[in-house]
Amino acid sequence: MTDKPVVLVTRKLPDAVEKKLAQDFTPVLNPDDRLYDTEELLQLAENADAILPCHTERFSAETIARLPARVKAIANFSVGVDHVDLEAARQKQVIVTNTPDVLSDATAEIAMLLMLGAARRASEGERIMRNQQWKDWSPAFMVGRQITGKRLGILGMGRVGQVVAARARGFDMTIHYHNRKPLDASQAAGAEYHDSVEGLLAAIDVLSIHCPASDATRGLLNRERLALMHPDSILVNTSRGAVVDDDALVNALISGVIAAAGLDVYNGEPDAIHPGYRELDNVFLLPHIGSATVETRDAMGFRAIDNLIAIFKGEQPGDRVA
Ligand code: 8YV
Repeated sequence: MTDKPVVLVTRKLPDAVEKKLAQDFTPVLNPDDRLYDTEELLQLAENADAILPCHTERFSAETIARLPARVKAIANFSVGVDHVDLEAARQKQVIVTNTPDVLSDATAEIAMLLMLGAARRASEGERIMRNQQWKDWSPAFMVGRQITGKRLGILGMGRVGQVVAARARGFDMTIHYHNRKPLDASQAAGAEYHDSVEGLLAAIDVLSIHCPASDATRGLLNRERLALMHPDSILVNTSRGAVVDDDALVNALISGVIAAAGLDVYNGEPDAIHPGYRELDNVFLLPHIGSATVETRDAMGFRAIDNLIAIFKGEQPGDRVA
């Protein structure tokens, strides 16, 4: 019993996940869901064999270098791993895993919600209703755009991007995408490949961002690239805020370079997002809830546990990223 590996769980996870974790590990839980600062995290890690964090905990090269030698693994409760310096983890031989696949459906739902919300002015409509400002109806009232039959551009046609493509086909959208390399025909399922981001942006009506944040993608959607989009086009982001240059997007939305945006992720989230977004009617804003469903949050936790079980059996975990 006492020699079960100790797992430091940084945030409050679903009850079913915490219960399952206790079958094979000694969990150190955070029932009040307090956000630990780095010093506190490092202190708690002194007694841990592994850490099960969320994207809210940063593991910079410096933090990883200071992790006690006892910590063998960082088994993330997230698919994105931009909060972990993977190279530093490799150097220190700390295994890092993530939770792919299980959040693709939930995130694709939010991408569709953002598309529809931005296209049909859902945010404005909601505000009008809640503020009792609905005084009249006219043929010109709250006229938005349709997504049906439009050209959807997917930037990063990985697991989530492919599910979004499948859902969007239900709206008769034609699918375009950019990846470093084209997918094989069965995965592309008829989607048109563009070998440059610029080529993709010029060919579409709706852009959905699904590439991870990295040095290669930081600020990718900048002023010059946004200017390539059609003035009627819509941008949605369920990936990471870092892929977008906020000043450029806010200006594009104000000046009509693009028509609307739907955002679930932000630079500076949760409390230091670009203030310009809040002022605009043509953005539909959600607070990073891509994977926030009961089903998915359980599945993410179980997947992280499977990775930990493999690691402590001395096996290769299914979702190793470093
Ligand atoms: C998660 C996410 O909620 O998994 C990811 O990468 O962005 C989110 O959907 C979050 O990261 C949990 O740590």
